[in-house]
Amino acid sequence: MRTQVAIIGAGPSGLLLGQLLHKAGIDNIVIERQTGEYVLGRIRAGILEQITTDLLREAGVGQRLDAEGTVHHSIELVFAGTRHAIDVHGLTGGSVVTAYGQTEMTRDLMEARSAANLPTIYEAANVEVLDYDSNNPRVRYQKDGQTHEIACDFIAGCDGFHGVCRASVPKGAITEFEKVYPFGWLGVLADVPPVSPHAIVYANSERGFALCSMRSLTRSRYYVQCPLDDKVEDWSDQRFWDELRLRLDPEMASRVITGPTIEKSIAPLRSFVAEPMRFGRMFLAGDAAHIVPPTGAKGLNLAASDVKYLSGAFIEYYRDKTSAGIDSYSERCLRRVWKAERFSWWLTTLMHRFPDTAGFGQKIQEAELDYVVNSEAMSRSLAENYVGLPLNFGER
Ligand code: RFL
Ligand code: PHB
Repeated sequence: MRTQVAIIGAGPSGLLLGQLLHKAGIDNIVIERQTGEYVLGRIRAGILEQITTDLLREAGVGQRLDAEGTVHHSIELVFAGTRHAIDVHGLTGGSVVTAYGQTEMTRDLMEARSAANLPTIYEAANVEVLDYDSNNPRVRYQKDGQTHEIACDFIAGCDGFHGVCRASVPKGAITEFEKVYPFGWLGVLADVPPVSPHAIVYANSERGFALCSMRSLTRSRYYVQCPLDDKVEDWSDQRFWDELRLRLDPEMASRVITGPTIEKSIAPLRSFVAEPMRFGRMFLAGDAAHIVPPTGAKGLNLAASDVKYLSGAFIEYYRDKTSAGIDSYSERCLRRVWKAERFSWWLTTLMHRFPDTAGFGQKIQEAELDYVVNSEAMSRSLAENYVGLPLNFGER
């Protein structure tokens, strides 16, 4: 088999890249370790920046997003038992974010891919990326007991944090930066109306962080900070709802509508960046190259902006016969990635209880929260990062 771009991973990065390349007439094959159902079963992100929603429209998969996504003009911060609105729309001159589940976005991309009859190999075992330092890279995998090989011009490593692409790079050729946080998030999905259909609510309380988000007007997504060694079984639905209410301000707590949960999981929080993001003819994109703690809602959006740069670079290569975009890919991505890393780390630090921060650290956090909501400059800084910095931010 031969293709122009072999894409490893059928998560949002891989599927979006495949769709954008297809629209530009560039052949691609997606190779995924899991089944399609398994990929769709992972409940993850929900908040999309305008750059991401624009890109989905460009890829031809914006119809359901436009019909069913919920546009948010503001977010709310809760601390010391009081709520403060941050008018993201007003502070950024009109930008918004949209609540639309990663699962829905992935489903739209999968459907577009099968409608266009594009090749996707699910349940590919033992995927290997070979000779990406040469002009003839190959991907080898096993399926139904047989070994297959795909020859290609380029490999796109869209295979997430635990993928094979980054892991295949010799240790000396890659630098990794990492910060692990001393707590996790317990996330819950429930078919109940959200506590607020207009805003996403981030709460700092003495019992720890809580977040109220949504997938639709009838489906809510909530999170609470929890110890890293907690197990999902430790958290009955009742315990979760009680804890969530205790972390919100009393008026909002009284508006939480409870019901049976349809998904419950615990995720660790991590900041991670691998540099560079290009190794010869192999390019990393999305979680394969970087992870942010979910507090800033940046992970999926960064994956989308990597894909924007990468699809643009491949299109320039084939159409205009220039490798300028390919050569600057890693540097352009990392510049944006580190801004989002900084923002996600900052918001995580601002909103969570840290086990070792008492006294002075606690007072500084309270002062900073007060400053963020009462200084227009700080509110604006929060807002412009939350909606996503422009793709060409800082470029001359
Ligand atoms: P994915 O989604 O991990 O997809 C990678 C795919 O590669 C496959 N794979 C392989 N395939 C072949 N061979 C191998 N050896 C392979 N190894 C792996 C995997 O099976 C998988 O299908 O990475 P991608 O596409 O880069 O997408 C990244 C996003 O999934 C991630 O950044 C977001 O979910 C992060 N995130 C959020 N991001 C946002 O922008 N806004 C949010 O509101 C938000 N909330 C969240 C989040 C992540 C969370 N968790 C659980 C990590 C909330 C949570 C709780
Ligand atoms: C979500 O809706 O899952 C969500 C919202 C905001 C975040 C993280 C996750 O910061």
